Amino acid sequence: EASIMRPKGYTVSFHCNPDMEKHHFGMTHPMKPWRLTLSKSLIYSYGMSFAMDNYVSRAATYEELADFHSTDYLDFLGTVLPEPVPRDLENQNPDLKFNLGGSDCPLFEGLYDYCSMSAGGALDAARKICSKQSDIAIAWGGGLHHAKKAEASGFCYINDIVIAILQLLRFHPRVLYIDIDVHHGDGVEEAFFSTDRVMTVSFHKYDPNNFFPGTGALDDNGPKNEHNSGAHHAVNVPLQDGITDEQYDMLYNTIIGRIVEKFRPSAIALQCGADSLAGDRLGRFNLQVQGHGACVEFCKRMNLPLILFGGGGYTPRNVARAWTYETSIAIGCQDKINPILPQHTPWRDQFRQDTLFPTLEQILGEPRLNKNPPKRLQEIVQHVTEQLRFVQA
Ligand code: ZLV
Ligand code: CA
Ligand code: ZN
Repeated sequence: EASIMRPKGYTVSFHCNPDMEKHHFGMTHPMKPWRLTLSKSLIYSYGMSFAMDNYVSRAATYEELADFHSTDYLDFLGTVLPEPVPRDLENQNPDLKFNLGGSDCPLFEGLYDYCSMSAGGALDAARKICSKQSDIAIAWGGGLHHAKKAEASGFCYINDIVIAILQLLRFHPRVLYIDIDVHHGDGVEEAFFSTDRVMTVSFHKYDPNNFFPGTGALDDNGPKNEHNSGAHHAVNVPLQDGITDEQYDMLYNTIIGRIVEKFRPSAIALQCGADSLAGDRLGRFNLQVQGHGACVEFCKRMNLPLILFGGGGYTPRNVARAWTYETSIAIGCQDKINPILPQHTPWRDQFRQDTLFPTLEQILGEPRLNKNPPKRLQEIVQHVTEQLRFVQA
């Protein structure tokens, strides 16, 4: 399909590094970097590369990583070696340095390279936005929102999002960060806790005792001290299992609409974690590719410089569907592409696990029981609306 045209009047850039995708967290680990290869293969099969500026991103330098991370942590990350015998799930070592080497954040061959390439893509995307060479920059290899200044967490070692937003802040007065991964975006929220120049918004499954990372309650909104400029600048949308496209769309449009009106960001950073899709191996929601993509469409309509990051996503063929659909939204060709997957996709057998004639948007997976009563969603909207009274542009 060579009929995909460059969008008129704006530029989309695509940032990736094929060397990143070769890394392995280990056989049983749910994070599979090859899902990036699968996504790219589908994006290219649709001919979308002809409608974007494509860049092979460089690895971020030590200095660039040190914009956010502590040098103690980076030095350790740069020298640790994979364990000769990987620890099994039952036998976790209790005293891990910087939370490295457990079963969530294992040490593997080339770990430092993998991390610096993920951050390099995100940083390249941010630079293209700052120089106005791109209006929408895509970095599906980024979005690792749990990493802390001096600690790995939840499959994330380097917080590429924080590093990219720090770059945006050199040119943009206010940045809106939105996180639609099924997990709470705790690392990004924490990094910008004390500033009113970044507003963070995370939609996530919330169950403090049974779902990672356990933070992100409705009334966790930043520093409690009113004199701290970060007060009220963290928005949390805690949800339960089985939320549908319609419910999510209502919450997202209402909440993001009001935030853009009040906070007046000059750029948006959107983490598109695909583990909020139905049928995800770790997720709990019922979102379809359309519902997930509607979040990208809404941001695009705001007509602000936009970075799209990847993130979670543990059913690789569905990750590829969502990120391909969202790339098409960025380009503006979503109504022109064939819903039947291209015949010549090298990985077509992956998608044939679903049906003989797999489509882009149809994902398989047992629908989960919806545990989000409409009344609770209204309470959430109400709380955020009241919170925004304290926010000034
Ligand atoms: O998608 O993990 O629940 C961005 C992202 O947001 C935990 N971790 C922690 C707390 C106690 N542990 C359990 C340790 C489990 C170790 C291995 C798994 C292995 C197989 C299957 C599932 C998991 C797993 N781990 C499921 N949930 C976890 C979370 C971390 C979730 C990170 C989400 C990352 C990329
Ligand atoms: Ca989230
Ligand atoms: Zn996640």
